[in-house]
Amino acid sequence: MTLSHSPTATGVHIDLATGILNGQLVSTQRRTIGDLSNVFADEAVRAAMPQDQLAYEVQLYQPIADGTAGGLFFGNTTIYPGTVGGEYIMTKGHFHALGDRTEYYLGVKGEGFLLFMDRDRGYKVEKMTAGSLHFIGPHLAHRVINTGTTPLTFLACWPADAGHDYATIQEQGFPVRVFERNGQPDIRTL
Ligand code: M6P
Ligand code: ZN
Repeated sequence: MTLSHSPTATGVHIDLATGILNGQLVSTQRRTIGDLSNVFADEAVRAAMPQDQLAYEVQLYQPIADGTAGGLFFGNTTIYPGTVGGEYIMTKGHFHALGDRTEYYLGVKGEGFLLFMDRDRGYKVEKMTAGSLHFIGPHLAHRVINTGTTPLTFLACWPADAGHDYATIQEQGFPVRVFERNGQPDIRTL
């Protein structure tokens, strides 16, 4: 590595008010309603919605190759408000492919729930608000649900070799779902 002897600007910047990342190594992923088949309880309602409606966006800062042991990635996620068949819009959720890898989530804007599930389908829910810091321990699936009326943005930091296991969630789902009832979140066990 060529070390600079005088201070240089970092290659990446976060707007702390919005969580938006800027930098050359930052990429963006968009998840539309059309990308979220079999995520919500009412698949027929989801399939009848505009398939190009944005559900959530992820910005990724990957300063090191995907899969590097000891490396770290950083990113944000913004989940747009709304419901699908009465169920709040949420991330797909995942276990890590290397199951013991952990992660931090940090709430920036909006409000929601962080849902955890262990391998025995035990679960817990943490409230996510601006400034709430969440440690996601080993072997825990994680999903974020926007229970508010504004976009929910959170930051995340995770190991570059963690990977995403979506298949287990696609097959088995989470043990609870969160619906809007009289404007309030209602956690329903399945
Ligand atoms: C966070 C991180 C990312 C993840 C994203 C969206 O930013 O955990 O690794 O991709 O949330 O979550 P999901 O992959 O479950 O859709
Ligand atoms: Zn993760």
